Amino acid sequence: MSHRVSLTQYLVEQQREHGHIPPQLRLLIEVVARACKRIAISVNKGALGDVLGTAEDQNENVQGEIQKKLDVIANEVLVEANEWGGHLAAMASEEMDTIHVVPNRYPQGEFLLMFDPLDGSSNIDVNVSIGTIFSVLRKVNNSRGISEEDFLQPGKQQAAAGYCVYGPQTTLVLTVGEGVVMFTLDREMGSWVLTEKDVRIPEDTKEFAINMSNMRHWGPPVRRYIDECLAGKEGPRGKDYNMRWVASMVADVHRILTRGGIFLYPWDKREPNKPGKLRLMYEANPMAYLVEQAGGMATNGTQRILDVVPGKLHERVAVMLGSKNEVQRITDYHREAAPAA
Ligand code: AHM
Ligand code: MG
Repeated sequence: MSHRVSLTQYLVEQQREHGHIPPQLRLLIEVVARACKRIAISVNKGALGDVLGTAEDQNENVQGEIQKKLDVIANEVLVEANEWGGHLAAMASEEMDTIHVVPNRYPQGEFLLMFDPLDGSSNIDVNVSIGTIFSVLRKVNNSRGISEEDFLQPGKQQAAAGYCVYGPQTTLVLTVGEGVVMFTLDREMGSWVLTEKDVRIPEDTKEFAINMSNMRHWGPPVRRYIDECLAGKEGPRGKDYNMRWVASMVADVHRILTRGGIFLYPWDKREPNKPGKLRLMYEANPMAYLVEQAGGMATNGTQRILDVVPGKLHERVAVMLGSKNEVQRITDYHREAAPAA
C-alpha cells in the first residue's frame, strides 16, 4: 500500500522544513480539523439527526439572518473544541455578535481564530454542498487584555486559513503560507489524508460564478465584464463561457481551486451603503489567502482583499477572486470606470 500522509505528518514536516508552524498553531489546525469531522457527522445525518431546519428560538444572527439548526450546532462545536487547548486568546464567528474570549479557567494562547461555522446555509436543507471557513491571526498586542480591536488586522497577516467542504467527499483545504494543500476525510479510519499538494489555479478560464438574478443591480464594470462573457465566441473575448453558481462560497471556491474560474459577489444597488454581501474577516480573507497561495488573485474591484484594513468585525466586502487574468481584467474595468481623481 502506498504511504498515506496524514494532516499531523504534513504539519510536522512543514515545521521541520520551514519552521513556521509553532506548536500552538499546529494544535489549533488539528483542533479545527477535528471539529470539522464532528460537523461533517452532523451534516451527514441530516433528517435522521434532527439537524435540519431553523434553530428552535428562531434567532437572528448579528447579520440579521435567521439561524439554521446546523449554523448553531457548528458554531458550538468549534467554540467548545477550541476553548481549552491553550492555543487561542479569542474567537470570532459569523454566528456570534462579538468576540468570545477564552475563559479564565484555561490558559490563553497567542492566536485568534475566526470562522464562518457553516457557509452556504441556504443549501443545508436541500442537501447541497456547504462548508466551514476559518482564518487565523496572531494576537499582536500582548500588553493588555484582548478586545475586538485585536482582530482588526488586514488579511495579509493571516498565519493560516482554510475551509472544509461537506460535499460528496469531505475535504479540508489549508494554507500556512507555503502553498495550498487538500486533505480528504477517510471516514473508516477517521483521519485526514493528504490528497492534493501544491494546488494551482490556471491563469485563464472560461467559467464564471455570479448570482445572475442580481444583474440589474450591478455597477457598470461588473455588467461590462459579464456582458462580454455572455457574448461568447462572437464577442470581444472570442470564446464561449460557462456559468456555475452553487450559492455556497466554499463549493464555488473549491471548484475554482480545482479547475479554475472566477467567483464574483460584487457591490450592488440593492443595499448601496454596504460594500458587498460577504464578510471580510471570515469569508473573503481566508478565501483570498488560499486563492493567492494557489497563484490566483482576489480583489474587491479596486483593492487587493488581503490589504483591506477592517474597521469592524463583521465588515462586508465585494469579492472577485480566482483565475489571475480574469480577476485582473475586471479590476482594470473598475479602474477605467472610476471617475478621474
Ligand atoms: P452564509 O454565510 O449566510 O451562508 O452566506 C454566504 C453565502 C455564500 O456562501 C454564497 O456565495 C452566497 O452567500 C450566496 O448568496 P445568494 O443567495 O445571494 O446567491
Ligand atoms: Mg458564509
